[in-house]
Amino acid sequence: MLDGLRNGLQNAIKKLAGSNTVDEAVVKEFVRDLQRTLIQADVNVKIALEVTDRVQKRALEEKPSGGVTRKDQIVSILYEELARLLGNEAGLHPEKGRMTVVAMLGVQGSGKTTTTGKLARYFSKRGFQVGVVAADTFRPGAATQLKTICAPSGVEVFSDEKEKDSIKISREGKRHFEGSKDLVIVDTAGRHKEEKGLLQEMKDIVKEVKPEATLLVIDGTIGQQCYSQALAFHQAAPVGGIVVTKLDGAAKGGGALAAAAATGASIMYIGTGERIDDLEEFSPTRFVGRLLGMGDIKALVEMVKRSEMEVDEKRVQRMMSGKLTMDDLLYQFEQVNRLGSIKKLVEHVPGFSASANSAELEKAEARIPVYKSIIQSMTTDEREAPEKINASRIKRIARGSGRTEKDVRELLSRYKQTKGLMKASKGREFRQMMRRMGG
Ligand SMILES: Nc1nc2c(ncn2[C@@H]2O[C@H](COP(=O)(O)OP(=O)(O)OP(=O)(O)O)[C@@H](O)[C@H]2O)c(=O)[nH]1
Ligand SMILES: [Mg+2]
Repeated sequence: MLDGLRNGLQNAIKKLAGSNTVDEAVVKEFVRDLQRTLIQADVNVKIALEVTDRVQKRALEEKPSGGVTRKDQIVSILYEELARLLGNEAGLHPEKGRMTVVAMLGVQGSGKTTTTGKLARYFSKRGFQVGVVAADTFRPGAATQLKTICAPSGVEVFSDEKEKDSIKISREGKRHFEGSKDLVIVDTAGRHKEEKGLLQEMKDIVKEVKPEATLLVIDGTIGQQCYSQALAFHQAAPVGGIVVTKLDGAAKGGGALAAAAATGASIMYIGTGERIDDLEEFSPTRFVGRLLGMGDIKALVEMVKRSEMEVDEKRVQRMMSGKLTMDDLLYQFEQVNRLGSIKKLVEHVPGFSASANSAELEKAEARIPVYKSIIQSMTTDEREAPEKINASRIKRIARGSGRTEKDVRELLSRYKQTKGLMKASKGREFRQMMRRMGG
C-alpha cells in the first residue's frame, strides 16, 4: 500500500542522512526530492508546494533543540507538516440511547454502500444499535445490495424500492429509526445524469435529515481528481469527515492528502479491502510515521514520558565509544524492562523494526531475569571485562547464581553480540534510541 509515496519519502530521508553537512543547498535538494515524490504520488501541486515551502522555511530557520541533530530535526519537521495536512485524530462517536445520523456522500463507485455496511458492522460489533437507510434511488438494485451487505451483521435496513424520492426516503428512514437506534447511516446515490443534480440532491438530503456528520467517501485510486471532487461536495454540503477507500490496491495515497486539504476535514476511516471487516480507524500520525518508516514516533515519545526514563549520559557516551561492560548490558536490560516489552520498543526504533524478529525478541525478554541474576553473581572484575571469563569461572558463576552453565554461556554470547552490533552501527541506533528517550 502506497509504496511509491513511502519509497520516495524514505529515499529523500536517506539522502539527507547520508550528506556530510546540512547546509542550505542540502535542505533545498531535500525539499525538491519531497516535491517530486508528493506530486508523483498524486498530491495536488499547490498543496505539495505549500507543504514543502513550510518544511524548507522551518528547516532553514529553526534551530535544533539540545541533543537533536539537524538531520533528525528536519525529518521531524517533515513528519509534523505531513501529519498536520492530514488533520486531527478523528472518528465517529455515537452515544448509546441517543440517535446520531450520518450521511454518506460521494461519487459513483467510490465505495459508499460498501463503507456503509462496514461502518454499520463496526459499530454494531461495539454494542451500538445501528440502522441503515437506503436512500439511493438512482442505481437499480441499490437497496438489495445494501441489504446483502448488512444482513450478516444483523443490521436493519430501511428501504422503499417503489419510492423514487430519495429525500422522502431519508426523512421516513430517520423517523422509522427514531427511539430505537443509536446510529443511523444514510447511503445515498452516487450517479446522476449530471453532477449538478447530484450535488443538489446531497444538499437537500442534508437539509432534510440534518445529520450530525456527513462523511465524504473518496476512492483512493483516483489521484488528482480527489481534490476537486472533495471541494465540490464540500461546497454543496460541509464535509465532516472523509473515508478513503481502496487503499489496498493501486492507490498512490496522494489523493487522500489532497481531499483532506481541500475540505479541511479529517480522514476518519480508510477502506483496505472489499471484505466487510476491511475498515480501519485512521490516525494521521501513525499514517505519516508509517510512510516515513519511523515506526510510531509519537507513541514512543508518549511511552517514554510515561516511564519517566532518565538517561545516564556518561554511560551512553562510554557505550558509544565501543566499551561495554556487563553492568552496561544490565542497565540496557533494565531500561527496556521499564519501558515494557522489548518487542514494542524495538518496533519504534528507526532502522531496528525491519530486522527485529519478534519471536526471538519475546524469548529474549523472558530471559532478562535469568541474565540479571547471573550478572549479579559476577565479580567487579568480571563485569568490567567479560572477555576474561573462562570455563572455570563460568562454573563458579553458574553455581553462585543458581543457573546453569549453559545460561551463563548464553549471556556471554549475547554480550558479544550486543557489543558487535554497537560497534557495527557505531552506536548510532542506540544513540538515537536514547536521545528519543531523553526527550
Ligand atoms: N479493494 C477495495 N474495493 C473496495 C473498497 N471499498 C469499496 N470497494 C469496491 O468498490 C466497488 C464500488 O463500491 P460501492 O460501495 O458499490 O460504491 P458506491 O459508492 O456505493 O457506488 P454507487 O452506489 O454506484 O454510487 C465495489 O466493487 C466494492 O467492492 C476497498 O476499500 N477496497
Ligand atoms: Mg452505492
